[in-house]
Amino acid sequence: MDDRAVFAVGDIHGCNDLLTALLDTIAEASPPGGRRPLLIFLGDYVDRGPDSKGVIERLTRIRADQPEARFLCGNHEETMLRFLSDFDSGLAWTSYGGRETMLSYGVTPPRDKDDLEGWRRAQQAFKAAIPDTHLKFLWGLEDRVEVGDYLFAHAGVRPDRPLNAQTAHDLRWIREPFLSHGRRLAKVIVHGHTPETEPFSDERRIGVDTWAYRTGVLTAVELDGESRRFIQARRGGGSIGVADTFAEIDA
Ligand SMILES: [Mn+2]
Repeated sequence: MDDRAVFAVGDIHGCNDLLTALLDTIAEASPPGGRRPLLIFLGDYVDRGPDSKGVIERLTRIRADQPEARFLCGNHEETMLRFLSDFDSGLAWTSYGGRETMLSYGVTPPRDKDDLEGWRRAQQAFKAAIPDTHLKFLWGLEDRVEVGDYLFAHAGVRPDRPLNAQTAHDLRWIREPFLSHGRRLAKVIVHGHTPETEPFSDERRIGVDTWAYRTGVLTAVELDGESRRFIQARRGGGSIGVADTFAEIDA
Protein backbone atom coordinates (compact mmCIF):
# COMPACT_ATOMS: atom_id res chain seq x y z
CA MET A 1 0.00 0.00 0.00
CA ASP A 2 1.07 3.55 -0.65
CA ASP A 3 2.01 5.24 2.61
CA ARG A 4 -0.92 7.58 2.14
CA ALA A 5 -4.63 7.08 2.59
CA VAL A 6 -6.46 6.65 -0.72
CA PHE A 7 -9.89 8.19 -1.26
CA ALA A 8 -11.78 6.68 -4.22
CA VAL A 9 -14.75 8.81 -5.30
CA GLY A 10 -17.84 7.24 -6.90
CA ASP A 11 -20.02 8.34 -9.83
CA ILE A 12 -20.60 12.12 -9.63
CA HIS A 13 -22.91 12.50 -12.66
CA GLY A 14 -23.04 16.29 -12.79
CA CYS A 15 -23.68 16.77 -9.05
CA ASN A 16 -21.11 19.50 -8.48
CA ASP A 17 -22.70 20.52 -5.16
CA LEU A 18 -22.20 17.03 -3.74
CA LEU A 19 -18.64 16.90 -5.08
CA THR A 20 -17.86 20.14 -3.22
CA ALA A 21 -19.32 18.77 0.01
CA LEU A 22 -17.49 15.46 -0.33
CA LEU A 23 -14.12 17.09 -1.02
CA ASP A 24 -14.62 19.33 2.03
CA THR A 25 -15.29 16.24 4.15
CA ILE A 26 -12.24 14.45 2.79
CA ALA A 27 -10.14 17.51 3.61
CA GLU A 28 -11.51 17.51 7.17
CA ALA A 29 -10.79 13.79 7.50
CA SER A 30 -7.14 14.41 6.61
CA PRO A 31 -5.16 15.82 9.53
CA PRO A 32 -3.44 19.12 8.77
CA GLY A 33 0.29 18.71 8.32
CA GLY A 34 -0.22 14.98 7.84
CA ARG A 35 0.00 12.88 4.74
CA ARG A 36 -1.87 14.37 1.81
CA PRO A 37 -4.58 11.92 0.69
CA LEU A 38 -4.35 10.32 -2.75
CA LEU A 39 -7.57 11.05 -4.66
CA ILE A 40 -8.76 8.54 -7.26
CA PHE A 41 -11.90 9.44 -9.21
CA LEU A 42 -13.74 6.41 -10.57
CA GLY A 43 -15.41 8.00 -13.63
CA ASP A 44 -18.92 9.00 -14.78
CA TYR A 45 -18.38 12.68 -13.99
CA VAL A 46 -20.93 13.85 -16.58
CA ASP A 47 -24.57 13.25 -17.57
CA ARG A 48 -27.92 13.03 -15.76
CA GLY A 49 -27.19 15.64 -13.06
CA PRO A 50 -27.40 19.41 -13.65
CA ASP A 51 -23.78 20.66 -13.75
CA SER A 52 -21.46 18.39 -15.72
CA LYS A 53 -19.50 21.39 -16.97
CA GLY A 54 -18.89 22.55 -13.39
CA VAL A 55 -17.75 19.06 -12.36
CA ILE A 56 -15.25 18.82 -15.21
CA GLU A 57 -13.96 22.32 -14.45
CA ARG A 58 -13.40 21.39 -10.80
CA LEU A 59 -11.64 18.14 -11.73
CA THR A 60 -9.30 19.93 -14.15
CA ARG A 61 -8.29 22.20 -11.26
CA ILE A 62 -7.68 19.25 -8.96
CA ARG A 63 -5.51 17.71 -11.67
CA ALA A 64 -3.50 20.95 -11.86
CA ASP A 65 -3.15 21.26 -8.05
CA GLN A 66 -2.54 17.58 -7.30
CA PRO A 67 -0.51 15.94 -10.07
CA GLU A 68 -0.62 12.64 -8.18
CA ALA A 69 -4.44 12.45 -8.30
CA ARG A 70 -5.82 9.85 -10.74
CA PHE A 71 -8.89 10.07 -12.96
CA LEU A 72 -10.57 7.04 -14.56
CA CYS A 73 -12.73 7.05 -17.67
CA GLY A 74 -16.38 6.04 -17.26
CA ASN A 75 -18.67 4.83 -20.01
CA HIS A 76 -20.41 8.23 -19.95
CA GLU A 77 -17.14 10.08 -20.71
CA GLU A 78 -16.47 7.55 -23.48
CA THR A 79 -19.87 8.28 -25.02
CA MET A 80 -19.48 12.05 -24.67
CA LEU A 81 -16.15 11.89 -26.51
CA ARG A 82 -17.66 9.71 -29.23
CA PHE A 83 -20.35 12.32 -29.89
CA LEU A 84 -17.63 14.83 -30.79
CA SER A 85 -16.62 12.70 -33.79
CA ASP A 86 -19.95 11.00 -34.56
CA PHE A 87 -23.10 13.08 -34.21
CA ASP A 88 -25.34 10.03 -34.81
CA SER A 89 -24.18 8.74 -31.44
CA GLY A 90 -25.72 11.84 -29.87
CA LEU A 91 -29.10 10.17 -30.09
CA ALA A 92 -28.00 7.30 -27.88
CA TRP A 93 -26.02 9.60 -25.62
CA THR A 94 -28.94 11.94 -24.91
CA SER A 95 -31.12 8.93 -24.07
CA TYR A 96 -28.91 8.26 -21.06
CA GLY A 97 -28.10 11.66 -19.69
CA GLY A 98 -26.13 13.49 -22.36
CA ARG A 99 -28.88 16.06 -22.84
CA GLU A 100 -28.14 17.51 -19.37
CA THR A 101 -24.43 17.64 -20.19
CA MET A 102 -25.03 19.53 -23.42
CA LEU A 103 -27.34 21.97 -21.64
CA SER A 104 -24.67 22.58 -18.96
CA TYR A 105 -22.34 23.72 -21.77
CA GLY A 106 -25.06 26.01 -23.14
CA VAL A 107 -26.06 23.80 -26.08
CA THR A 108 -29.67 22.74 -26.61
CA PRO A 109 -29.93 19.46 -28.56
CA PRO A 110 -32.91 18.88 -30.88
CA ARG A 111 -35.96 17.13 -29.48
CA ASP A 112 -36.60 15.21 -32.68
CA LYS A 113 -34.28 12.24 -33.07
CA ASP A 114 -34.74 12.34 -36.83
CA ASP A 115 -33.55 15.95 -37.08
CA LEU A 116 -30.11 15.00 -38.40
CA GLU A 117 -29.26 18.55 -39.43
CA GLY A 118 -30.17 19.70 -35.92
CA TRP A 119 -27.89 17.05 -34.43
CA ARG A 120 -25.05 18.07 -36.72
CA ARG A 121 -25.48 21.69 -35.61
CA ALA A 122 -25.64 20.64 -31.95
CA GLN A 123 -22.42 18.68 -32.35
CA GLN A 124 -20.66 21.71 -33.84
CA ALA A 125 -22.00 23.99 -31.12
CA PHE A 126 -20.95 21.50 -28.44
CA LYS A 127 -17.42 21.25 -29.89
CA ALA A 128 -17.19 25.03 -29.87
CA ALA A 129 -18.50 25.26 -26.29
CA ILE A 130 -16.11 22.81 -24.61
CA PRO A 131 -12.94 24.50 -23.35
CA ASP A 132 -9.67 22.96 -24.55
CA THR A 133 -8.74 22.29 -20.92
CA HIS A 134 -11.83 20.07 -20.58
CA LEU A 135 -11.04 18.17 -23.78
CA LYS A 136 -7.45 17.63 -22.72
CA PHE A 137 -8.67 16.34 -19.35
CA LEU A 138 -11.18 13.96 -20.97
CA TRP A 139 -8.68 12.56 -23.46
CA GLY A 140 -6.20 11.95 -20.64
CA LEU A 141 -8.47 9.72 -18.54
CA GLU A 142 -7.15 6.29 -17.55
CA ASP A 143 -8.82 2.88 -17.61
CA ARG A 144 -7.25 1.38 -14.49
CA VAL A 145 -5.14 2.30 -11.49
CA GLU A 146 -3.40 -0.09 -9.10
CA VAL A 147 -2.36 0.81 -5.58
CA GLY A 148 -1.13 -1.97 -3.31
CA ASP A 149 -3.72 -4.76 -3.07
CA TYR A 150 -6.39 -2.71 -4.85
CA LEU A 151 -7.29 -2.29 -8.52
CA PHE A 152 -9.48 0.70 -9.36
CA ALA A 153 -11.70 0.57 -12.48
CA HIS A 154 -14.91 2.40 -13.39
CA ALA A 155 -17.11 -0.69 -13.85
CA GLY A 156 -15.09 -3.73 -12.79
CA VAL A 157 -13.21 -6.55 -14.47
CA ARG A 158 -13.96 -9.76 -16.36
CA PRO A 159 -13.34 -12.35 -13.65
CA ASP A 160 -12.12 -15.16 -15.95
CA ARG A 161 -9.35 -12.98 -17.43
CA PRO A 162 -6.04 -12.12 -15.75
CA LEU A 163 -6.15 -8.63 -14.25
CA ASN A 164 -3.34 -7.48 -16.57
CA ALA A 165 -5.30 -8.58 -19.67
CA GLN A 166 -8.56 -6.69 -19.17
CA THR A 167 -10.10 -4.78 -22.07
CA ALA A 168 -10.96 -1.07 -21.88
CA HIS A 169 -14.53 -1.97 -22.76
CA ASP A 170 -14.92 -4.32 -19.80
CA LEU A 171 -13.18 -1.91 -17.41
CA ARG A 172 -15.67 0.82 -18.41
CA TRP A 173 -18.89 -1.14 -18.96
CA ILE A 174 -19.04 -4.56 -17.30
CA ARG A 175 -21.76 -5.56 -14.82
CA GLU A 176 -22.25 -9.33 -14.77
CA PRO A 177 -20.49 -11.69 -14.44
CA PHE A 178 -18.26 -9.39 -12.40
CA LEU A 179 -20.75 -8.34 -9.72
CA SER A 180 -21.93 -11.80 -8.69
CA HIS A 181 -18.93 -14.02 -9.30
CA GLY A 182 -17.86 -15.75 -6.12
CA ARG A 183 -14.12 -16.08 -6.56
CA ARG A 184 -11.56 -13.87 -4.90
CA LEU A 185 -9.32 -12.17 -7.48
CA ALA A 186 -5.64 -11.24 -7.23
CA LYS A 187 -6.64 -7.77 -6.06
CA VAL A 188 -9.70 -6.20 -4.48
CA ILE A 189 -11.58 -4.31 -7.21
CA VAL A 190 -12.75 -0.79 -6.31
CA HIS A 191 -15.44 0.41 -8.72
CA GLY A 192 -18.54 2.49 -9.45
CA HIS A 193 -20.93 2.16 -12.44
CA THR A 194 -23.60 -0.10 -10.95
CA PRO A 195 -25.58 1.95 -8.42
CA GLU A 196 -26.80 0.58 -5.13
CA THR A 197 -28.52 2.44 -2.30
CA GLU A 198 -25.68 1.47 0.07
CA PRO A 199 -21.99 1.12 -0.73
CA PHE A 200 -20.85 -2.49 -1.15
CA SER A 201 -17.82 -4.11 0.45
CA ASP A 202 -16.60 -7.69 0.64
CA GLU A 203 -13.33 -9.57 0.10
CA ARG A 204 -13.69 -9.34 -3.71
CA ARG A 205 -14.89 -5.82 -4.44
CA ILE A 206 -15.85 -2.38 -3.11
CA GLY A 207 -18.68 -0.56 -4.94
CA VAL A 208 -19.24 3.14 -4.25
CA ASP A 209 -21.85 4.28 -6.80
CA THR A 210 -24.77 5.39 -4.63
CA TRP A 211 -26.86 6.97 -7.43
CA ALA A 212 -25.89 10.55 -6.53
CA TYR A 213 -28.10 12.30 -9.10
CA ARG A 214 -31.18 10.43 -7.85
CA THR A 215 -30.53 9.86 -4.13
CA GLY A 216 -28.47 12.96 -3.39
CA VAL A 217 -25.77 10.77 -1.81
CA LEU A 218 -22.22 10.81 -3.18
CA THR A 219 -19.84 8.24 -1.69
CA ALA A 220 -16.09 7.78 -1.41
CA VAL A 221 -14.17 4.98 0.27
CA GLU A 222 -11.07 5.71 2.31
CA LEU A 223 -8.49 2.94 2.11
CA ASP A 224 -5.71 3.15 4.66
CA GLY A 225 -3.68 -0.05 4.88
CA GLU A 226 -6.22 -2.79 5.61
CA SER A 227 -8.98 -0.48 6.81
CA ARG A 228 -11.94 0.65 4.73
CA ARG A 229 -14.19 3.56 5.66
CA PHE A 230 -17.03 5.09 3.68
CA ILE A 231 -17.48 8.86 3.55
CA GLN A 232 -20.62 10.42 2.11
CA ALA A 233 -22.00 13.81 1.17
CA ARG A 234 -25.78 14.07 1.34
CA ARG A 235 -28.23 16.51 -0.15
CA GLY A 236 -31.26 17.07 2.03
CA GLY A 237 -34.12 19.56 2.11
CA GLY A 238 -32.57 21.70 -0.58
CA SER A 239 -29.34 22.23 1.33
CA ILE A 240 -26.09 20.35 1.53
CA GLY A 241 -25.26 18.39 4.62
CA VAL A 242 -22.60 15.86 5.35
CA ALA A 243 -23.07 12.54 7.11
CA ASP A 244 -21.64 12.95 10.59
CA THR A 245 -21.27 9.27 11.30
CA PHE A 246 -18.98 7.09 9.26
CA ALA A 247 -19.77 3.46 8.68
CA GLU A 248 -16.82 1.36 9.75
CA ILE A 249 -16.47 -1.65 7.52
CA ASP A 250 -14.15 -4.53 8.40
CA ALA A 251 -11.64 -5.24 5.68
MN1 LIG B 1 -20.97 3.98 -15.60
